[in-house]
Amino acid sequence: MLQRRKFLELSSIGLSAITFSGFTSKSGNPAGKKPIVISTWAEGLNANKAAWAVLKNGGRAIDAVEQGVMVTENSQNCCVGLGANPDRDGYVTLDACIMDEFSNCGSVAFLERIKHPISVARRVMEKTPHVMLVGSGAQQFAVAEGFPLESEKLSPDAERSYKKWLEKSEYKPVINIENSGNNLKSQSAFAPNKLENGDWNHDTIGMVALDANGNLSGSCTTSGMGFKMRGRLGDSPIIGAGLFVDNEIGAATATGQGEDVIRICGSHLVVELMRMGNSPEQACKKAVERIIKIKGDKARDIQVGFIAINKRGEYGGYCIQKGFNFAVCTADDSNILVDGKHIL
Ligand code: SD4
Repeated sequence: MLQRRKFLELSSIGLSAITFSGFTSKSGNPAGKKPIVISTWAEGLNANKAAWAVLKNGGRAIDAVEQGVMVTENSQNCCVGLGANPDRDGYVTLDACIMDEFSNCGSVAFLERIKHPISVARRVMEKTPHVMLVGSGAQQFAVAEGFPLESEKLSPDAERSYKKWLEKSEYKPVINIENSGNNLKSQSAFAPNKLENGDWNHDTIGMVALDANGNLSGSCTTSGMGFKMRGRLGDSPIIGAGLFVDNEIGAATATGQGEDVIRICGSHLVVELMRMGNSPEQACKKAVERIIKIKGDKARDIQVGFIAINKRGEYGGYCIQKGFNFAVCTADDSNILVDGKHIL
């Protein structure tokens, strides 16, 4: 009831109460719109454009979220796809998952030498009786499906970063703590937020969309943690952790320290919190609070961010600490970057 009242109040104040710097209404609960696509980090701006091209023509959310993140997988330098930082043995390994409005889902993990893991994940969803394929089996399936096997060679930026990392070979993985006022120095010592060639640099993109027919879908794709142990998987290919969609309620995706997202089944938790009546922003905040409660003082050493949309097209995002942002697109001329609210 409270939620309904809030929603009606919001609808009646309309756009005048929206601040375009943060694009959030005064109550922190943006008014709903359809279609809508949101995605993690600044590279989401480009990804959203491709997703929007599908959505604005009445296309399905599942096509939008696949085509959207393919843009980021294509980016050449130290980002999400094959141009990304390798594991500590020097190999780029990719993880991705996708989920549609019927709760169909597909996932690949520890996949090497394939440019578009998200599309392989979709084939797993559509063409096999399974949800997840990993490693050489996932690669074998991709090749059988006609995906070309790409070179093992690192991108120039990744090669530079890897050589730098090898100088100390210290195993201290830290994900996405940027511009933080807290203790930790950013991983961006060798992975700046924006690269010289204009590409944005994060290891992951998560995207969720609501199409004109009111259907939800989501995608998440990553190279995981730079210089990770060989075989390490984070949350991104795990349905319920890095991504979750329930077409009756909403969709959520995560970025940041995957181990801590897995611990709370993060994206599933966000959707369940929305089911209980929380707005997307409140749901993301509560999930972040749960991680902070578990981690205690150690929460200062990590970053996790969640973004979510609900069935009405309202959206929100929250993170542990400063530095996380996400891109929101609701029209050709409305594709904006929103700073995630943070707790610490
Ligand atoms: C992982 N969650 O592998 C991913 C990393 C990430 O931006 O989000 N990086 O744990």
